[in-house]
Amino acid sequence: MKEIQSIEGMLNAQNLRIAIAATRFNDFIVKNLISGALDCLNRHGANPEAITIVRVPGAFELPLICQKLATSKRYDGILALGAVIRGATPHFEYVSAEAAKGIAQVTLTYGVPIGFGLLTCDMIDQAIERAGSKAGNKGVDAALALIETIRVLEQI
Ligand code: INI
Repeated sequence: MKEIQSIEGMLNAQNLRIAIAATRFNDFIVKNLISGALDCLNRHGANPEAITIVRVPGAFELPLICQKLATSKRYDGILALGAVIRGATPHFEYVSAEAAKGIAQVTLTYGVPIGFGLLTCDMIDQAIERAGSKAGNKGVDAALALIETIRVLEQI
């Protein structure tokens, strides 16, 4: 029997050019996602000069900025970081759905991997838990997924 071909992505961020698009909205949460992502990229060998951080107003603006970053061809991958937290009106539903849909559309349209680090939470506590406390740090998780996806794509 012939050998099965297997493709896996190593968690090696050396020589990767990464853009981080991060919201200013809910900055008290997002700053922890950014620092988690930067620490993760650093620990996996990324070169600090190859990382660019772009601040955007809110989650709704993430898809457009990701699109611009993707079409610039300057980056091997993009990290989208933000936090949408439910309030008293249906605003949350529109912002979170459009942001997620738009980011998915950009990654598929342009073939540039995007690490999805956008928290969508009912309560502020849930966001705090996911930004460097008891439920980990989703900025780290998104950075790891991005490195792995870039390395998988390179081999296909
Ligand atoms: N943007 C966020 O990133 N998170 C939120 O929780 C949020 N809420 O709830 O309103 C939010 N709104 C702003 C939105 O993303 C746009 O920046 C704004 O509507 C201007 O286009």
